[in-house]
Amino acid sequence: MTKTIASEDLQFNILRHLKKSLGKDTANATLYDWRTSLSLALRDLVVDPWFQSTRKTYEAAGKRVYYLSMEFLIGRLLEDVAVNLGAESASRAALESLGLDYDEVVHDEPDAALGNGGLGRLAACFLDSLSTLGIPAYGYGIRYEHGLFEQHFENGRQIEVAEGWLSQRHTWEFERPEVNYPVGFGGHVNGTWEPAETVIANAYDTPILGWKARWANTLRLWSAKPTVLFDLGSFNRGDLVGAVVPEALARAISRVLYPDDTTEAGKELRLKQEYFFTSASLQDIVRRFKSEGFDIETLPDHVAIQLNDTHPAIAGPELVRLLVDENGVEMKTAIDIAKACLAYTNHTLLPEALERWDLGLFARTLPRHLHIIEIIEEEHLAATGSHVRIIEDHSVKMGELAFVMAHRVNGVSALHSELVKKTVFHDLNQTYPDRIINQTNGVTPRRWLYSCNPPLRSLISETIGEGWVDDLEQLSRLEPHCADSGFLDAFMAAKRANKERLACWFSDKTDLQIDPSAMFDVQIKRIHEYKRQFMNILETIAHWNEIRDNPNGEWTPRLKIFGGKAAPGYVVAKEIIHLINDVAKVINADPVTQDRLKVVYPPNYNVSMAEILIPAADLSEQISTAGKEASGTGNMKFALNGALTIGTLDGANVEIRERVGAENFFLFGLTAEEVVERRNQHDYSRAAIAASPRLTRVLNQIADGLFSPGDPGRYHGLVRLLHEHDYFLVTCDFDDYFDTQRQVDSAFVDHARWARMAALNTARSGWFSSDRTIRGYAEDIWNSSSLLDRS
Ligand code: D6G
Repeated sequence: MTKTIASEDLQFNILRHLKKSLGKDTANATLYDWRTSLSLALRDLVVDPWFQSTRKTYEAAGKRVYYLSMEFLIGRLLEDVAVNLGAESASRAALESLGLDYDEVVHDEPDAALGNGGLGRLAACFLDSLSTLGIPAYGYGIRYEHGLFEQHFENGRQIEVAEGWLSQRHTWEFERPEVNYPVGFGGHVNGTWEPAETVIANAYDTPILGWKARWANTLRLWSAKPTVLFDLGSFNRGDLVGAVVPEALARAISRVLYPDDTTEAGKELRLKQEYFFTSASLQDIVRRFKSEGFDIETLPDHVAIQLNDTHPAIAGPELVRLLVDENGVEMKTAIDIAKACLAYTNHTLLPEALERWDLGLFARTLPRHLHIIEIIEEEHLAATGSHVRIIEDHSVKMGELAFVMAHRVNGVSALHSELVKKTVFHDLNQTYPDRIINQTNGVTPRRWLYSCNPPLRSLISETIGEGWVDDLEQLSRLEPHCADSGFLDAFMAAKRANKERLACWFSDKTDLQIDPSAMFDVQIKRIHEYKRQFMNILETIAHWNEIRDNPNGEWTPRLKIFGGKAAPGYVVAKEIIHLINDVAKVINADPVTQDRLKVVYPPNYNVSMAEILIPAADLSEQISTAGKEASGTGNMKFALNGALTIGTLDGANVEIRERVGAENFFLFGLTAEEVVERRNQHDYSRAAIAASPRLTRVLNQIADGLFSPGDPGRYHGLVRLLHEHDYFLVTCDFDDYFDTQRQVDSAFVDHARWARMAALNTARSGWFSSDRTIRGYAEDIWNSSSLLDRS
């Protein structure tokens, strides 16, 4: 249990760190210095629970979970730590007595943006839940020097700028210079593998503290270093640039996060990144296991390795290599041991996102692994009679490799897991019928309700106590209160406070005046055609047209909020961003619609921005083409914070709707099956456009340059795309979406009804805690348990 933390002690330690760790006097301390001093003072309090957890884990000699992920989208950590330590009010008071504002200090922390979107944020939520549940676990990933790019807008266009989260000291990590492993590439196999090139993976550990500091696990990130720091010979010959080349080449491996989570980068460096962190992690896992003196064949009793998507799928052959080449295990046994340790999570059905490596590149980079994969494939084909190959069409298919080498494969929502069985892994599912299971994603309530939404947190705790924070299903105890107008008023007052906070945030950043009583309608996520921000902005234009046609009508005021980045090479997504910004310019300047409709798109959407937008949202846009969004987790965060969803039957929307109730969810659009059928119809998009005068008008306006007067042809390509290749069925769902938005308008002005629907969304979202998800993985996949002593 946590001890009460006195603000005086904390203040003493903040000042001590300011002086002794940073060498600064109070007179010249900057915001950065204060934030770092507070972080160090709190970090001191994390170390004991961290050590205790490590000791207990060794004593128990049980199973550890290893979560391998290319991405951990952590965001800020200071507030997490303060909250989990129960040191929030002590920190506030300590800073206040030093003349500082807690919120300002906390918000000074740069986001650790080591991820692109949902997949990376899920990994961060899982770490939080693993620690809260007291399951011994490690996250393993890459310590990218540059996380996800910073997004700027220049005349409405996305510009990418390198991000530099490590330009300031990252207070939360401990460098472990003594923990390093060689990782080889290339070369040839002469009985044993002789790599042509070797880099060093060096560990950095960040403690991940659970709720009430009852447990702390470790996030271990690898940084690439050269084996020889500096080529003195070249330097002495006067080749100053040549002297630093080995270092630059090695460091390149952990320099940049690939800025895309759905398309395969196809670059040698990406393959090297994947192998680099997977190999270092597995070497570390085997080293730790052996330090405990167990027999190597008992590895699966002590080690559960989860592969977050196919990025670490090389773990299969790499573990086999470590067992065979370095520990003398026989090949067949090694394959069986590896399978019993490994499990794989599939995150997408998009064919372009299922990784495949060119066979030539693969053979050049990882020759020993290619040989092992051939043996794995042979064994799989011979043992099962399956015709599904891992190596095919001159490429190595990482999805098939991950599947064959995993004892469990899971999808991330009920619908997605069914589609995984029917589509991408149809044949493998026939061969291994019990392998695919479902684990619907979840989100951590510590960050996504308790921390980011103080007004609602207080109301909930006053109403049902604080037990919900690590037992989110207790939110159902709010249900009886949803019939009480006093509670509903308080619920909407909390929402209003969050909307006012957001309106202030906007007024600091833009010259827009925001009316907090307008409906805040939010779509925040990566920009992608399947997520259909395009449909949202088309509907916005159509709505604007209707207000202008009937300016004296009763229109529900709306603020349309967009946020998200496009992959730098994804041309269509970038055009969609440009269009949204162009439309915003025209609509926001229109005196006729002034009080009824505005569009904002703050640049550089990230975790911290989500934390201010989500609590303030009235409406959550989850409008992907059915069958395309594997789960979504933003959808859960919104519902939990009392926003109503307008959405399709896609991903976890299906389960959200089931739980919050169909009457508290605005459903529209084709189902996944109807989507497939519609695509088979001849010229379906032209037919849909022709049948919709509203959509035709909008598309004509765009094509005529209404939103790009200086450059009328700017969006011809986008408009043509909808006519000719509307693969994501924007045109087919448009009218239904528009009509459903009007139902949202009427619901919103019925304040009592809306309040009840919103509160019921919160009360019924408890199941979407990542604690529930992690319990599911622990039971169904890892066979691991909690070591938490709750007494
Ligand atoms: C983490 C936590 C720390 C522990 C260290 C080494 O940094 O308490 O001492 O890991 O643990 P092993 O990697 O040897 O298990």
